[in-house]
Amino acid sequence: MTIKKLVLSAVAASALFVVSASAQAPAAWTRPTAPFQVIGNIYYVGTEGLSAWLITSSKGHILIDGGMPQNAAIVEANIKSLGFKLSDVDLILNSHAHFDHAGALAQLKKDTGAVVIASAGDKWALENGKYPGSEDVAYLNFPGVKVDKTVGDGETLSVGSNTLKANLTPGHSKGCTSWTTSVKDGAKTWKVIFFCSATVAANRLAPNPQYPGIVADYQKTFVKLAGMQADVFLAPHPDQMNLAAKRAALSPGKPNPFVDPTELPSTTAKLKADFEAQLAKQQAGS
Ligand code: 4NZ
Ligand code: ZN
Repeated sequence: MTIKKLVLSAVAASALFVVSASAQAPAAWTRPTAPFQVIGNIYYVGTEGLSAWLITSSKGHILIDGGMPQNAAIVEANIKSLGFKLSDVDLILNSHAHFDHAGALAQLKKDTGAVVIASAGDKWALENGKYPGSEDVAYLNFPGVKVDKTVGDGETLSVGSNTLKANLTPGHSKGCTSWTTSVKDGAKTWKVIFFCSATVAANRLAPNPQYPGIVADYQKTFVKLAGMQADVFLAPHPDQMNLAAKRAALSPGKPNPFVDPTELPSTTAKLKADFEAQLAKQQAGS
């Protein structure tokens, strides 16, 4: 498959991508946007079109995702402009090992000195900077980043007062990890999910699956996500969570627009239906 064809099939696979007929990432993916406080100690430090999340504490911070390789400098400038130090980022996590979310991690690791922890399922892709099953597609490659330690399903990691739990939700990538935590917002405490993603995107489901077991993984993931509950749904693509509208609606003294317990179940239902349609299509050979 050519790069152009792959990108176009990714576009067709998801209404999220607004891409011209070239092998270019959408311009918004690498376009800077001002960082901001989302809720409590969770900050948005990504670009306009690709999320990066900073969870802060007085004893060190956690960064989830970095975006495209060229986004590292933007994410770093965002962290600094919020008044935080790069050297206080102690832990780097990843939603999944794709170029558009893990591409900047090698540079971010170097510049922060943070430890990188990931699921075993994504370790190979992260360290080799490759999209399993499409290793030869240059567009999907990214600078590899050393994984210092792996975590399994249900394991927790703590930095200062923050604890995150790894919930393995494979399918979109082999080691796709949805991180959960809680956040204090004034007198309230909310459950938060940093959703990995579960779109089909450029993944082959049949007859030549992207990785063995991919279909069963997606199916188990949809069951698992349907059994989870979150008040705050944070996604790797801002468009998957209406970030811009919520950001515009943020107002001191008003309920935080990022609190919406209906979002995880409604997104899961949509993604499951989309997966089933695309599986049928791929199995029919169209
Ligand atoms: S993703 C491509 N990480 O699902 C593949 O948003 C996967 C994604 C985006 C784009 N692609 O092949 O161009
Ligand atoms: Zn992806």
